Parts: sequence; C-alpha cells; structure tokens
Amino acid sequence: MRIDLVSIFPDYFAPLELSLAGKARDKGLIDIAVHDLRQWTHDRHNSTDDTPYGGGAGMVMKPEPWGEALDQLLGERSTVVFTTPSGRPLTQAFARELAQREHLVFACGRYEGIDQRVIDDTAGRAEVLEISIGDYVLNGGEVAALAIAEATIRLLPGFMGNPDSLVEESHEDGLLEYPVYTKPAQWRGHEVPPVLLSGNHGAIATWRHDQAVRRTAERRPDLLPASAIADDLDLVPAVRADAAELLVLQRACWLQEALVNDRLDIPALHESLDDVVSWLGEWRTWVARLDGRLVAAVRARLDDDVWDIGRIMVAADLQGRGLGRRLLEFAESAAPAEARTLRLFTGASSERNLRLYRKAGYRRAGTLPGDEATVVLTKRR
Ligand code: JD8
Repeated sequence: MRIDLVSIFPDYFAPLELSLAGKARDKGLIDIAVHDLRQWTHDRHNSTDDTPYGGGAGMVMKPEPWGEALDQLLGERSTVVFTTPSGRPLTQAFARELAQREHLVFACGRYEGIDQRVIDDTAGRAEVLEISIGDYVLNGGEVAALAIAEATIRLLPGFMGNPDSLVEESHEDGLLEYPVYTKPAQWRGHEVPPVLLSGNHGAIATWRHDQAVRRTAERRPDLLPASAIADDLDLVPAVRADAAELLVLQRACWLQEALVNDRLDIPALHESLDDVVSWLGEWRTWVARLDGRLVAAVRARLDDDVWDIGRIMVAADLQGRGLGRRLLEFAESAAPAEARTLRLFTGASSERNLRLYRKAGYRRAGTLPGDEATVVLTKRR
C-alpha cells in the first residue's frame, strides 16, 4: 500500500517514522510520503488560504494548491481521504475496508476547511472518502489522518506478528475488549480473577466473552447486536422502591401505544403512583436495569388456570433489540404448573406487539369486554 499525506504542517506526521509505520515500511508493506502543501503555491507568501465567500469568521483553504497537489499525486487506483468533522465515522470495519486499498492520499485541511470544489473536482477523477474520527472538533485534519493511517496499516496482512491478536480486539467482534492482567498475581491487595490462573482455556474464553459482553452492555450498548443486551440483562423481582421508575417507564411506553392506537383512554396511561404500588402487590413483577436505569419490566399472575402476562415495557432507546421477546419468554417461564393457558392483550393497532406475540405462538381470542380496540391473545401451555 502507498500512503501520501498532504498538509501545511507536514511535521505532524513525524510519528509515522516511529513505531508502527516504520515497522510496516521496513516490512515492505507500505511506502509513505509526506508532502507540504505549500510546494504547490506560487505567490510570494505561499498562500494556502483566503477569506470565505459569503463572509463569516476564519479563512478557507484555496482550491488551486490542492488541485495541483492532487494532479501530481493521484494514480490509477487512488483513494483520497479528506478528514473532516462532517465525514463518515471511522470504525474498525471501515478500517478493514481501507486496508484493502492500494493507494491512500490523505488531504488534511486547516482553518475552516478546504474549498468544497476541491472535494467535488477530485470525486470526478478518484475515489473520495470524507472521514471523521469522532464527534468533537479538532483544529485540523492531521491528527485524524494519523489515527486513520494507524488503524489501517496495522490491519495490513503480514503486519501483525501474530494475526490472532487482531481477532480478539475491541470492535473486531463488535464487543469492547475484556479486562487483562499480568504478573504479579497479587498487587496492592488486588487479585487476578482465579479463572485466569486455572489453565482451563474453555472457562477462560467464556469468562473473557462474558466480560466483553458485560462491559459493552454497560459502556456501549449501541454496539451490541440486538440480542446481546436482551441475553445479558438480569430480570429481578420488582420491589416497592421500583414503583416510581415503573410509573415513568409505563407512561412512556403507553404514550407510544396511545399514538399507534390513536386513543388516550388506556388504563396504564392514567395510573397513579399509588395504582402502581397497589398492583405491585397483586402481580408478580420483574424489572431489569442497565447502568442503574430501570429499562424493562413485565408482570404476570394466575387467574384460575390462565397465566395473564402484561405490562411488557422496554425503554424507548432500547427497543428493537429483542428485549420484549426476552421479557415475554421470562414471564412464560415463570408460569406455575397449574397454568394451562397463557394470555395477554394489546391494542388492535399495536402492530409491533402483535407481530411479537404472533411469532411467540399467540393467537387472537377476541377483544376485551366492552373494548373492541383491545385484542386478547392466548396460547396453550
Ligand atoms: C479536518 C479544518 C478545523 C473544523 C472549524 C475548527 C476529523 N473528528 C474531527 N474533528 N475535527 C476534525 C477536522 C477539523 C478540521 C479539519 C478535520 C480541517 N478543521 C475546522 C470545522 C469547524 N474548524 C475531524 N476527521
């Protein structure tokens, strides 16, 4: 792979001479060239910026030097990376894509950015990628180019002494990395988790995976595949102290139901805290927390030989990840032996709920007495 980096601060790339890229260069995996943009200026002041059309603060990078720089650097199969806070976020998967490229040209802007016509013109003669390394603002594109180059170069085949070490990395399998330890086994009163000293590789692998899922669920639930959060959340019996948060979650969830069913006369929407406290005493109820936040709940009780399941609640930001399915399965598994039928009800227009219940084997069994807009669904045990 060839990498060219263009900037008005070329010294920013000195680190590339050091560890990583230096090693890759020595292994013949890459050749890197750093260019000072000013070599493509022709005025006495080697100007690379000017005032913005339309006014406003700051300066904008002139198109001409960039045009000439790219004229010289672009080849047949070049990919030009403009680093910008408005770019596509860099991810491990994106870095893997970049590692497949033959030639990367990093165009590192400064000031308020590069004249947009440079990006538009370049897109007509090469692959253009606008990439951001995160939702914060830097003063220029060099640091981002360094980060993208490092994330890419280290994935080049033959770079890592032991390619296996790549497999177990953060984000490689969509999870954050598990905690790591080395000698001594005791340090300042802190132990190393015994499983890691057990030599039982199966148990160690399981522990590490569980730690990675737990850490990801706690710190980056957005990264977790839909099912993982559902599988990882602990459902525990609700207590009186949960009532207030249950009320808040219930109102939020049934506001959604009110919207999809275009009705407000839904009991759950009108309950008070006392009502919740009261039914906590009449129904078996389970709740789940994420980072201490009550994010899911379900209740159930026996009515003759019917196990009534209800108030399946999932916080809006965690919906669509299989938690509803997990809550339903959990409540079903808690049904006592004498329960021969499982029953629940929902709004006739609550399509997502109806899809979940149909997939779980429930079938319509009429409507609630005096309420045609609420359908009852049952399933034989
Ligand atoms: C390139 C100029 C500075 C940005 C006015 C401050 C990437 N994740 C990222 N954050 N910031 C950048 C980045 C910032 C840059 C340039 C990348 C060129 N600036 C500008 C817009 C607001 N100043 C980045 N990748």
